[in-house]
Amino acid sequence: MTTHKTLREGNAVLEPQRTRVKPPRLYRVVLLNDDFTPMDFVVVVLQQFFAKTREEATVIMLKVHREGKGVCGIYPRDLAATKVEQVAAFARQNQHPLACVMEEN
Ligand code: TYC
Repeated sequence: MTTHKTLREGNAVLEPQRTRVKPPRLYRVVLLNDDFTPMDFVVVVLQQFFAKTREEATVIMLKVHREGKGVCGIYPRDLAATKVEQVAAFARQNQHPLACVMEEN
C-alpha cells in the first residue's frame, strides 16, 4: 500500500491519499424465473435498472424464462445491493413475485 502527498487548491497541502491497490470485489446481479411475473415487466426492469436496450433486455428475459436464471449486470458490492433493492421494491409495488439476487463473481 502506498501513499502520496498531493498539492491542490492553491498551495494547500492535503492529507496523503491512499492509492487503491486492490480491485473491488464484483458481484453478479441475477434475475430468477417464476411462473407469474409478466415477460413485459421483466423487460422494463432490465431497461430501467440495468440500462439495457429493449432488444438486450428481451434476450436476457428469455434466457431467465428458459434456463431459470440470468445475469443482469456485474457491479461492486454496494451498487449490486442497490440494484437488488430497487428491483425488489419495484416488483413489490407492482405485486409481482420477481426475485433478484447477487452472487460474488
Ligand atoms: N416465466 C415468466 C412468464 O412466463 C416470465 C419471467 C421471465 C419471469 C424472467 C421472471 O425473471 C423472470 N410470464
